[in-house]
Amino acid sequence: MPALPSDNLFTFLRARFPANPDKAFLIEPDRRTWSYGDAVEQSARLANLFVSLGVAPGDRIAVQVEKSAEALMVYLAALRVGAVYLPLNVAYTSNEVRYFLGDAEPAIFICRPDDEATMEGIADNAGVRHLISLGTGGEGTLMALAAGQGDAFEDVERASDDLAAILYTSGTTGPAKGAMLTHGNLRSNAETLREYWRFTAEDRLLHALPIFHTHGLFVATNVTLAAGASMIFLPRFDAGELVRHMPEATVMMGVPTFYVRLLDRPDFTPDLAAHIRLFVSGSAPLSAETHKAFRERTGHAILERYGMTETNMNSSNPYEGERIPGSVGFPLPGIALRVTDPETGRVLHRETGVIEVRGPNVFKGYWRRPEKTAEDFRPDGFFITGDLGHIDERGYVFIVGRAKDLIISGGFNVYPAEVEAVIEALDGVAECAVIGVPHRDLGEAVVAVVKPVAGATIEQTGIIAAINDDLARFKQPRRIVLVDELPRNVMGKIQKKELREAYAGLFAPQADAPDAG
Ligand code: MLC
Ligand code: AMP
Repeated sequence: MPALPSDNLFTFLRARFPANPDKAFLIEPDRRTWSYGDAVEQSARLANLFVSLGVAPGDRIAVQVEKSAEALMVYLAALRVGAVYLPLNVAYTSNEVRYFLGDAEPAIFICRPDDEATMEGIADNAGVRHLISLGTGGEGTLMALAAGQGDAFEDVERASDDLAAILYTSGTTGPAKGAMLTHGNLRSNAETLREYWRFTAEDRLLHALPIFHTHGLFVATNVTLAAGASMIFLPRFDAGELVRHMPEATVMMGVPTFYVRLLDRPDFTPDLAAHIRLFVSGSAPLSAETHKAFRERTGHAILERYGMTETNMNSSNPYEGERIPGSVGFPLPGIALRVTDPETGRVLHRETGVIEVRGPNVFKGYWRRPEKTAEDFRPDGFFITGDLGHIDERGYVFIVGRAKDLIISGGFNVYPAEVEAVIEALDGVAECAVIGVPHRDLGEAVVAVVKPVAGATIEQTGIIAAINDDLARFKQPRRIVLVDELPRNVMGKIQKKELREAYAGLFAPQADAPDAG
């Protein structure tokens, strides 16, 4: 590839776009197809709009909108102007959004048209200069404003370690932190995965993931763009729609819940998957049973890979060679992965410990939190993931648990500390412990074990109604269990392991109590 004028990720991707601008980039079934030429022009219009609104390199552009081609164009435009793209889960409540805007201080916030009135005050308080709206069909103010802009734009020069995006992620303690990802981080991972998974311009990716997280935004989109390939861009996960469009695709990426739900459909037959060359799973553990059942149904061994918001993708099962159920494969080329003793930091061999990662994929740190950043890195540059695992004699990595108190429900992360704090603030609640319980569909479901104040009458529906404004639906407990006492060790610490064991069967098929909500 010829020398590029700068390390701007868009400039790099654009150099790999197909020579024919009419080649399809985004296929939105029942709507329209966006060619590579359309993507370049539309992102230029948006880039010109952002510059006209005073966006300077390094400014944040925050977005909480439904998935659409236009929303993806905003991401590309943000890259082009050297802004920092900040996507937010559409499930976040306005109280949650208030925190993110206050912390990131974006220059622009793009929200759903229906949210505009609610967001006005919140955006104002956070110093947002422009509140703009975008709906699923392009309605709202954004596309109307962009329509009058020029369709050419010279990408702003960026260095490899300039920020391209901030993605918020919570922690075992403390408020959510913005993971700062650079142009270099995203470029290196896109290149590595394109090669490792053998993406070419002939590929068509079936895309049903949300585009506010690493998986759907960076892994799926950047790899497609870096290969000059196409995506069938579905607005959300719907197993029926996946079945309908699978014969047109060559690759699919999903969280384990996608595969569980596909297998639940009798009309998901092997012939539908015959045209696919690669099924990828990640963001949460794929059970060996699902891996096996999928192979039996379709003949395909799902390729499981392992990543994180802070690191992009770290490891992957091989494209050729054995894809081991329950393993997340080998460290990707150029990425070092090691296992250490969580207490001492001593490097372990074959034993289980905490997984650490170093490489060009690893983020620059947490936004405005240097002390938190320092805590999570070793002096030699390895990032401490908080995942527990081991590496076998062949080099395969296995994740066996988490040192961090984290629940992954349907691929979304839920931090128990955040849910506990909201429930414990309610009248009538003495204390509360939030745990993840095995759930066939979601992998893990959120369960709150609550000890009421003596004499207080509290019930599940009341608790859910009371927390609804503060916690996104996916963080809310699926079940609330009332207890007289929470188990504690001699130090007085709540024994979550004991609770997880006690309630492990809560969502087993015979357990017939209704879910919360
Ligand atoms: C939706 N709900 C969830 C949920 N998703 N509850 C718990 N966990 C979830 N993940 C809520 C809905 O609001 C709804 O509430 C109710 O559950 C039933 O919804 P549903 O129709 O069953 O859910 P659905 O819309 O089908 O969504 C499920 C899903 C979705 C699995 C398709 O959650 C999803 O797309 N997950 C992907 C997450 C992802 O992309 N993760 C990548 C992170 S990046 P109500 O009250 O309205 O009925 C990362 C790094 C890496 O981790 O390695 O990739
Ligand atoms: P997030 O913060 O949303 O990026 O979530 C990252 C976390 O998801 C990791 O730290 C792991 O705990 C988990 N994860 C991602 N991929 C896998 C996988 N293939 N198997 C098990 N856990 C995974």
